[in-house]
Amino acid sequence: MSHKQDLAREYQALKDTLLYHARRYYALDAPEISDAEYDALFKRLLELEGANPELISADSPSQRVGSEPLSAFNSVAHRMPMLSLDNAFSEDDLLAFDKRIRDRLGIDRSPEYVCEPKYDGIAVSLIYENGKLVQGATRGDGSTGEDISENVKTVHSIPLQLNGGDVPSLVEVRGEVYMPREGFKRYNAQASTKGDKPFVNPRNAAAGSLRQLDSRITARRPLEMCAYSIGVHEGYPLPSTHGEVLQQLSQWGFMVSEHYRVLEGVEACTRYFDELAEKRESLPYDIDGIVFKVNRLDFQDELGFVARAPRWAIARKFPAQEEITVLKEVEFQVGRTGAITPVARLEPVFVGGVTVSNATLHNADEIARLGVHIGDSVAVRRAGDVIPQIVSVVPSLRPDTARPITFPEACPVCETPLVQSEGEAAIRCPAGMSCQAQLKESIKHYVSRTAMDIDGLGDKLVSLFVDLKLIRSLADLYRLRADVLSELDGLGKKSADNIIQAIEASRYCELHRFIYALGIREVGQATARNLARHFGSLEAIIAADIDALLEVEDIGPVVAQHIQAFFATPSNLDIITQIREAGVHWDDIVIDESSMTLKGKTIVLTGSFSTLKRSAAKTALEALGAKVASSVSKNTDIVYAGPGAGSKLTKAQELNVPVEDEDALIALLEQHAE
Ligand code: 5U1
Repeated sequence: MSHKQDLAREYQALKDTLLYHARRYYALDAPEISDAEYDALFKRLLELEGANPELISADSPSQRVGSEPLSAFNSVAHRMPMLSLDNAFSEDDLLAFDKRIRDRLGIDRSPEYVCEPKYDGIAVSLIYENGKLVQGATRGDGSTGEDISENVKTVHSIPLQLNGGDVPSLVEVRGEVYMPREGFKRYNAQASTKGDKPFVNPRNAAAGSLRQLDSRITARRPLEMCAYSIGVHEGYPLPSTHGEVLQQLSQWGFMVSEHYRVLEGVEACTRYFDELAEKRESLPYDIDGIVFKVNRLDFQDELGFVARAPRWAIARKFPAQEEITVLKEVEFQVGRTGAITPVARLEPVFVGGVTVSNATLHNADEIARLGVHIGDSVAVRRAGDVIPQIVSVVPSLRPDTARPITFPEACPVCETPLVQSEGEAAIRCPAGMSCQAQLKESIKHYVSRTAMDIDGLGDKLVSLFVDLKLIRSLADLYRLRADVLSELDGLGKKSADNIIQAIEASRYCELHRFIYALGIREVGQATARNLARHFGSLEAIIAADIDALLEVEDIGPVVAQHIQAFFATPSNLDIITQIREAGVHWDDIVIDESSMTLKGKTIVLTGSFSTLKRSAAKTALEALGAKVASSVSKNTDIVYAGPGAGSKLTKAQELNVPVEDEDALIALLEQHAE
């Protein structure tokens, strides 16, 4: 045998041994050799690769040490949106979730659920082509994330190559990258001796470490990943349950939670939640709740999704952590829509993993409900990423100097008298964009990443430009000039040019982003997308009356009213005209009206169908222009009911709404597809 062949053999054997022990150590947490033995083997591998670079393979453990820094992260469009999870905060919320599942599936008993700890880290998507890791991305806004391929390759519990011979031609694995508590403590101890800034909690540490442009830095951070689902896939038929998906992930070499269980019935889920809540503090990593997922994938398909979350899963959060501190002062902030929010300034307190010095008091009703005075000792709660809240007052600790909180009568920024609409808790400044605070907030929203994504225009600059009267309306953004900006203190030519360039780049955008950027009350990203998809053009949205708006998925009377009021206001239309005259444009969405043969019809689907999936039927009906509603009313044109239909069927019969079966629905779809 030649020397070359000998080397290749030794290299392969060494690599296999190292991969085996890395998996024992990182994925299975069951090492068979000492760290020193592993290091010696690794050193030999590096020697061999150094002397024979042609041997280096993509899955070599040496490929995890990071590479040259990037100048920026590229964007990655997720082929399948990365959703978030709905939250449950109590046993009742979980019971309500289970009831919704049973009602929608038309079944009497709870289905099987997979229960998994919810790791407190950063969601990632990993793409494998023919078993090889080719891309890693952050979740971003769910549709678009950042390419962090170089960084994920440094995480040892992420396989560079899937185990097993028969791997899919394409598969996306999703999970959470996190920093175990020990690693976090070690990192912070080292950071403080080196004079570096420590991280506040393991979650921030994981986020900060993954978002390093220099992957060699990421490689030195103690990160792990727990895999929890499969996204896009080709050349791989999914198994029939989520439990089997987790087993498959484990066989491919991923770490899946050792604590996951498949349980029958919601009571067992509640017991599991209580058990894990007990164990929570003793786990080697932070978890902030338990995720419950319907086990059968065909049930998941049938249940489908609401705007941004699957209907078949929920995260029950652990009770929020609370601490007592002193309320020092209350300030009143003016929001984008003019709502006045009292903000509590607190004696700083460490709660839920961070130091909290501000908390929201929501509105005047909340202040009255709490009966809180300035100077009081208050319980502050911080749950997950939710803004810290004051949950109660400790009356026995009230000092003599305590004084009541008085809500202002005029806007603290523009001094316009405040108003309160009937039935609304919020007290508002009615001055709109002529109030500097509302103008600032509207512009911050307009330029934000999820809206027009104008980079480089941070909150401080927006505030400065408004104060200097460089911006008096959204349209003025497009009148900013580099030569004027570069004269401002601390800006300089380069930053000024960058801002103008970012504004320039935003002139061509997507209709849904523009609608969202306008900041219409109650119109979030999902509603903006629905509006764009439904109407196709801004002109059509502006022209829509309340009835037309109510036809749009997920839009109810209140939101429809806000949209109509916004576009009925001449000053808003004027600003939109000015923005468009400044060159902001998008491609309208072509809606083929001739195929909308069910336009104007409201249909309800209930019970289980044997041939059609309910989600597929809903999509097909909506494509034909029908509105598929979730409840029966006198406006319902027809109900299609399968076996197991319950209250919706009864309601239809009471209201004399026509009821048909699945065969009639199939016939309808076939007839309209022609
Ligand atoms: N354990 C776990 N965490 N987590 C987060 N499972 C899980 N599933 C998620 C998310 C966002 O989403 C799925 C419903 C795919």
